[in-house]
Amino acid sequence: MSSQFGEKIADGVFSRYEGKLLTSERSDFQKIDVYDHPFFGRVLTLDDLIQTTTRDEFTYHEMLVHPALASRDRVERVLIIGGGDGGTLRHVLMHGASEVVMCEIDDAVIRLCRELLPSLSDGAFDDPRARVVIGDGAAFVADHEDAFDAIIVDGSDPVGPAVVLFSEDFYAACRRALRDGGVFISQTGSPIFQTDEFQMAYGNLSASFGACEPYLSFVPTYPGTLWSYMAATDGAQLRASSGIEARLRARGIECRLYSEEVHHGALALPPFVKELCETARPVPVPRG
Ligand code: SPD
Repeated sequence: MSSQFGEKIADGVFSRYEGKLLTSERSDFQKIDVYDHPFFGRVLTLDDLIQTTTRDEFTYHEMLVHPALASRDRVERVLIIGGGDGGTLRHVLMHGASEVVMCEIDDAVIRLCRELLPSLSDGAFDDPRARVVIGDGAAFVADHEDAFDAIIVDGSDPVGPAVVLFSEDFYAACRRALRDGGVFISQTGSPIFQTDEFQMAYGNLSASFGACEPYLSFVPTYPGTLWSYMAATDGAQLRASSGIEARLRARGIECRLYSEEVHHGALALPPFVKELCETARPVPVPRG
């Protein structure tokens, strides 16, 4: 029997999908559903918001992970916050990191994704370099100093428990947890439909790091398709990167979306997005 699912994107704007509900579970943190969809394949939703699909996950995970890591000559220790489906973990491991810690608050997401969307992680959870910690990402970061070359936040939208992952305090803690020259990356929502979220991330990251570089790509199943990410550093910035194709080749990474040309194109911001950046200020996060 088919069920409809989808999300409210803005007043009067809704997405609607039709698929077969495979499982629905309420964890301590959220409602987790997995559907079989005739076009997008397996679809994971959390509290009814689409997180990933087996068909378009590459558009999101490649652009979350590779621009920052393919810009670096060495990637040793990486922390992923969230990312329970394992897609980010799989892509990070491609860069030859010696240890990748994934701190995910909800073990039910990992269990269901390993069972029903195994292509997302594709064995990454069994890689000896991967260490999964079940717990609160903000608390985990606050306990670490000078520990990681990259911190990647692969969270949900900033509502409920995920809102803290857009706060200035959290970003400042991430900066302390990074080694010299480290990079912080996060998905930062739709620059069309989620301008508050975009500006909150940009304002708070700019207050905590020397530089914050937004970049854009697309994710077909996310609201509005156009999607934003931000990389924050105190050192070399993504727009100055070169030698990306050579690093991808040396690491044996074959992408479907990301390339050196796409890297530089993604960092070229249209005027309306530049304006969002120019008018963004640090803001306290609303209570979840
Ligand atoms: N609006 C959906 C934003 C979801 C971002 N995280 C997705 C997790 C995929 N690994």
